[in-house]
Amino acid sequence: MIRLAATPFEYPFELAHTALVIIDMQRDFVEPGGFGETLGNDVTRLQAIVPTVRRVLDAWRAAGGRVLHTREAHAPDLSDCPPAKRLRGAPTLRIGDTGPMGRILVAGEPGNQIIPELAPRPGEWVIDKPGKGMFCGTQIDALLRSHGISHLVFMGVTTEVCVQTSMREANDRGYDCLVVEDGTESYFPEFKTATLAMLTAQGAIVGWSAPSATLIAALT
Ligand code: TIU
Repeated sequence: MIRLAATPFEYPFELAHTALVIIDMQRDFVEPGGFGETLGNDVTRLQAIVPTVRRVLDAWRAAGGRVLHTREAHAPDLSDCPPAKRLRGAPTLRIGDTGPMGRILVAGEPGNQIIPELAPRPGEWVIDKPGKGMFCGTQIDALLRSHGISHLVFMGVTTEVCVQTSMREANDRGYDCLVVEDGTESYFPEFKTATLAMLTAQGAIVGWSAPSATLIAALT
């Protein structure tokens, strides 16, 4: 049992029953020309966390923990993309349109790949999800339960969209969740700060948070 110093109080977990979840660290969000930039965002903010995510991933791998990578991805025929999602707002390119990294947010396209620094290794789970939350339209809950996973440690992007939505969905399904504070980022710094505060408030109403250094020290 690892007893991690965390906010708002200690987060106890057993590595054998915990998965490291890395949300959507794909080129669509982190590199210019992808979905994130088409929405009008500065993607360099997200690039800054890559070395931290890699350090935690390396420590987790060395400790022998399970890893789940997600990608926000739609089928090429967009049958899993609600029109409400595709048509909302005024992006420069919509989901399914062709950009410099291929079709925006479509499975199999270059832009949909996880960035090379964090590339999944054989044996790690890689799940495409059509929603912001990782349980919507996926088999992730069955996958985790069949492997006895009860605890989830989250990193990835963006804090207030796919990370927060996934953590809330997981919390409602009974998983004990922690987010790595410097292993997640938003295009809007004030949204990240507010998200970490609201997730951990009210006695860990959604879950816990801790800095990467604390987690890495506990794993090594
Ligand atoms: N727009 C934004 O902040 N995020 C997303 O659309 N997807 C994820 O967070 N992965």
